[in-house]
Amino acid sequence: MAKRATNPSTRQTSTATIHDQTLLRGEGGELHQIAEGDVPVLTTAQGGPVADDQNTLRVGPRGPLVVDDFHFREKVFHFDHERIPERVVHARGYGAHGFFETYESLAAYTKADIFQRPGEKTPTFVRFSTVAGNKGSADLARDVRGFAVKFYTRQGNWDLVGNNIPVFFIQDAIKFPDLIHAAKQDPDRDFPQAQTAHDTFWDFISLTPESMNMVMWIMSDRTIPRSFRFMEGFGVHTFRLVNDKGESTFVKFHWKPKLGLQSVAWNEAVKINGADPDFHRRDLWHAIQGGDFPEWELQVQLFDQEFADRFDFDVLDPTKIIPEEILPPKPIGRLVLDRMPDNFFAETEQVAFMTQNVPPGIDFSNDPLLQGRNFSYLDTQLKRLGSPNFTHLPINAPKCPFAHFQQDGHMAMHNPVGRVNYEPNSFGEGPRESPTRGFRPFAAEEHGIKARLRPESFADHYSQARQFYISQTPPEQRHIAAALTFELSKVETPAIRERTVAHLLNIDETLATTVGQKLGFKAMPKPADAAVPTRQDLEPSPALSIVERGPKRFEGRKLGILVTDGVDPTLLQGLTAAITKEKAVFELIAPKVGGVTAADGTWIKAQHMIDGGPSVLFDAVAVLTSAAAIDDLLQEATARDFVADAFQHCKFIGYDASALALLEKAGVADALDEGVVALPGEDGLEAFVAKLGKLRVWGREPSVKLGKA
Ligand code: HDE
Repeated sequence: MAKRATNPSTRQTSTATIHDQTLLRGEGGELHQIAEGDVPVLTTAQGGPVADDQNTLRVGPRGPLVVDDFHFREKVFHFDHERIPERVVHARGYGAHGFFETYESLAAYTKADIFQRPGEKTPTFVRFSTVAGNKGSADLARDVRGFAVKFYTRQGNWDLVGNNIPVFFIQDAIKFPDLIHAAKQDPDRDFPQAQTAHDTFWDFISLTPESMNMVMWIMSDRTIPRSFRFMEGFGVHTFRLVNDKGESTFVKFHWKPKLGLQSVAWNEAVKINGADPDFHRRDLWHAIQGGDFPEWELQVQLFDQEFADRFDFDVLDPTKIIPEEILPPKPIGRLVLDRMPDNFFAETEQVAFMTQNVPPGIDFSNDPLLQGRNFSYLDTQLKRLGSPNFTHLPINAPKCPFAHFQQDGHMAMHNPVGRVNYEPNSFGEGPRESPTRGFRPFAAEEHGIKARLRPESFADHYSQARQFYISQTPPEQRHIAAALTFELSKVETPAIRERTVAHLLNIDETLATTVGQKLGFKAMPKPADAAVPTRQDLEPSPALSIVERGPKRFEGRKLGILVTDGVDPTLLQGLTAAITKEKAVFELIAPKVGGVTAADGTWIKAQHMIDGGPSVLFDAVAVLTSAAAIDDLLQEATARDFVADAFQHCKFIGYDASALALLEKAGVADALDEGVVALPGEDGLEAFVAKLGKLRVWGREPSVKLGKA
């Protein structure tokens, strides 16, 4: 029986006045009117049965509509109101349910109930997002990713509303509207969308030196992740943990993906956006539906005031990190996503994250960005969800008991019962505050003059940007230079380009010169004025590199196998078995829709036709063909692209004897390296799959870029 709306408030069906209908009780105990067969009768939202849903009510077959067609009026009225305002930032997102499991008691640091008992599982909902693009934009935009986690704890909801990058553009929340205005579409023309490669963004950035550390991060491959499953998350700000003695420990939160970090190449991202704009959502959907539940470890950097005082930077400055080598993060639990929402709108769209949702035992620091955020998130929910009762929506409601005297307002679903709706009251009714169990803010001593201020300790804008850059492997450094060149190539105002490169000179001279040359500068600008000179003595932090934190295995990744008629079934089965054994997945791509006939006459089903399954959708590829089919395959431009792109993107390529001709046609046969592997090969198919764990042959990249392949 079809299940209707999941919201319990819509399930109430009166049994009293239904005539001439058979009644059937549904899973939730609700009664449905039953038409012929086992199908419920279509009704209006008021429950009235509908006789004709195909034709409006009109006078004569060719006459006008009449106003008493209440069914049409209600149906179109509701449709007209289906959309709610999209989020002003992070509009495009995708969410999933799961749980958080605590490893060990953190009672010494925090009284938060979620961290008291080893093995305790807390339900969670996570929403990943891009920041700048509209709700319908493509997944592989170069952008920061939101990583927002709602923990439904026994002490109310805790929202850790983070990003996949541990620093931010600005130091003070008052600049946020300017930053976002500059990043999103220009107001006069409403483009470009979902990208920062335009004048206004770089104008703002080049006038905002505090953004330079973030600029290094966003120009790195962090902003083109391969999947939500393979990216880190960060709480960004310094928070506090507070124990039952009222003692505070500073904390920074980090999410580490179990399967390691991975990003795509920029050229790949551009093509994925065309081939599959839903690449990231599809990936999460398939992983969870296939039982391969994504997992992250929650790690914390814990420190006290004494550490904060001797650390090189201000721990309240959200444009700075504490390198993991200086303060190793401590694993405290794991997050597993194991269930997709039943309904995207009800859950992912209506979920309301708010930084100010913290349980007793977790508290804020004076980070001015965090404090500004605590102000913003409540407002935005009212705007978007339209009622102060947005906490009544199942996705936002706490899963622990709750009791308060807030009442009424649009769409009130849980009003207080009884006569008494205030406290204190002498009727002995209703909830009461609890000085022992309630949230008591950390009793920080504050003093100072009231003024619009920025601390001196926030003034070094370049040292950590440099540290990030020098911590990258050579291919990653090349990608940063290429990304900056690409973005600035789209900037039309020469002065903005120059101002940006002037900042780069304070970060790394080689980087600045490379970008300046590629932009065709006749002369380099002078370095930007720096309030504090760039420190050259900060040690590289390997933890900042994606390549250094990559996977050890191909597990969780996808092999694309291009097959043709006449394919050797034993070879194909051997390869797919080795992939499955590795806990990876594969998809088959065929020249025609449907599949191919193998050499032994068996029919092999393919998931993609070659035009719909380009190699950018896969982490590695193989081409298995036959002497009879290769000539036709050579005529397919998309088949040649399949191989040429995989090669250009430094992927591993497996091929059988007849597929060599395709490598030749794709123009890569003269440059074969250790990443292009003849199958089955001397070491066998499992050895090939083991190699795939490296994901890319980065050594190939310079020759491909220079066109010498
Ligand atoms: Fe947000 N941000 N933000 N932000 N943010 C929103 O709240 C805001 C910032 C982040 O999946 C909005 O519900 C201000 C940093 C995520 O629903 C809004 C400032 C970080 C999400 C808002 C920041 C974030 C948001 C828009 C500067 C990383 C999506 C819709 C002070 C630590 C949550 C909404 C979801 C969403 C305001 C800066 C992360 C307008 C004022 C730093 C992941 O309230």
